[in-house]
Amino acid sequence: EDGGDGDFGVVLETRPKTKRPPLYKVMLLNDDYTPMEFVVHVLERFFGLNHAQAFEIMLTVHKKGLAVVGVFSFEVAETKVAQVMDFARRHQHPLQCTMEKE
Ligand code: TYC
Repeated sequence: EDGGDGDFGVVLETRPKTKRPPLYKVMLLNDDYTPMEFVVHVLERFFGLNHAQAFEIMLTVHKKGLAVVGVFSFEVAETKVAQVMDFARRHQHPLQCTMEKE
């Protein structure tokens, strides 16, 4: 590092560090058994969507197999997944909700 020229190889910051925390996509997965109305209710209740938005996302999941329902910090995403999974389990529906780093 020190070539005798007084350069100790200190790397100077050229750019300010503005590292944002990673975001996580929360996704709903399709299945053959969970009633459509139940999925719409889940989207309204846990993701604050209005009825039209909830119905639209439910239909996307039904047709495409999955859809992103929201993007959150790790903690919030984890909580949403747990709430949906618990609610579905309590109602004995096989609905699956997962999260993935963006
Ligand atoms: N495919 C389900 C049905 O036909 C509806 C459904 C939609 C299930 C979205 C899960 O995440 C889901 N009753």
